[in-house]
Amino acid sequence: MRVFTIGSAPARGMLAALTALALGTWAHPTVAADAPSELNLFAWSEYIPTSVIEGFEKESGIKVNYEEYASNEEMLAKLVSGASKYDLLQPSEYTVEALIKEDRLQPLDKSKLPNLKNVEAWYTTQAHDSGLKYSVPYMSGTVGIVVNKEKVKEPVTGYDDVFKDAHKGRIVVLDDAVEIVTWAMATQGKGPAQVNSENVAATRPVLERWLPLVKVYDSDSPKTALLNGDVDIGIVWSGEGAILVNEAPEKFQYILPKEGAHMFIDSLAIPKDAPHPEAAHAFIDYLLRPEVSRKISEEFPYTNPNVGARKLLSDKERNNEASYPKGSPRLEIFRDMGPTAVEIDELFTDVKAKSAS
Ligand code: SPD
Repeated sequence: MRVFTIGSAPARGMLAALTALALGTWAHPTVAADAPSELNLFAWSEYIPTSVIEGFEKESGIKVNYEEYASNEEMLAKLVSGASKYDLLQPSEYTVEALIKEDRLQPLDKSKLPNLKNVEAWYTTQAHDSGLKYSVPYMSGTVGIVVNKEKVKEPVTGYDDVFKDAHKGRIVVLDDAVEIVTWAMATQGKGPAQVNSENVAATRPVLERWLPLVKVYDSDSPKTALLNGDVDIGIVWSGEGAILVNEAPEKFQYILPKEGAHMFIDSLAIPKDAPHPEAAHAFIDYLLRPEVSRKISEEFPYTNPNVGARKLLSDKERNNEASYPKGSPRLEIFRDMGPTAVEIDELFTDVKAKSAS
C-alpha cells in the first residue's frame, strides 16, 4: 500500500484538488497533468556540462534542477531517505544492480529512446542490467594512478607503489569507501567478486598503513591537488587523469594498477516514483545524440559508450590512454555488494577518522 503523507508531492496535489473541488474553483487544466516542465536530476559532480543542460532546456522548455553527489553511497542514502523526489539518477553499474533488486527503478520506455541505438553493443549485455531494461550507459571509465613524473622518479605500477612512506603528505585519493577497500583487497590477491565480510575486515591493517599517508581525499576534482602541486601522486577517476595528461603530457602519467583496475559504467536510470518520467526519457535521449555526447567527452574525457559520438572525437582524444586504454589491461567490473557495502563504509570511515587524529 502506498501511504501519502501531507507534504509529499502526491499529497500536496491531492490537497489542492480537494480544496479546489470544495471551493468550486476546479478548472480544466490547459496543460496535461503529466506534461513535463521540470526535471530533477541527481547526478555525479563534474560530469554533465552546463552547456549540455542549457541546450536541453532551451530546446525542450524543461527546466533541469541538477543536484550533485560524489559517491554512489551518498546518492543512495539521499534517495532512500525520501527527502526529495528525483526524476533521473546516474548510478554506477553495481548500484544499478542494487536499485533493480530493491525495485527502486522503473523499466525504460525504449519507444522514447530512439538514440539508444548509438550505444555500443558490449554495454547492452553486462550482467548488472543485461538488455538495458532499466539503465542507459552514460560514460564508463577506470580508476587509476596518476603520477607527476617530475616529482616521482621511481617506477609506479601498483597500489603499494603509491602508499609508500616516502609519499607521505603527497597523495590524493578518491573519497570513496568502496574504491579504497577494493584497492586494499587487490593487494591481498582478492578481486571485487570476493567482497565479503571476512575479506573486507582483512583489509583493516592495509588501510591503517595507507590512510595516514594521504593528504587529500577528493572525489569531485582530484586533479586539482595534482595540478596545484599540492600532491605528486594519486588514485583518481580516468576522466580526471585524462584531463591531467591533456594539460601536461610531459608531467603527468595515468597508470592502470597491475593488480587490476576497477572499470565502472556510470548509467542513467529513472526511479520508480519519479514525478517526471517523460522529462527523464527526453533528457536521456538528448544525451544519447552523438553530437551532444561528443560535447560531454570534450569536457569530461571518460570512455564514451556512444559509437556515434566516438566517431566525432579528434585523434588526440581517441589516443588519450586514460580515456581509451590500449592493450588488454586487467579490468574488473563491480557487482552489487549487498549488506557488505555497509561494512565497507563503516571500516573506511573508522580508519579514516583515526588516521586524521
Ligand atoms: N566526476 C565524475 C566521476 C564519476 C565517477 N564514477 C565512477 C564511480 C565508481 N565507483
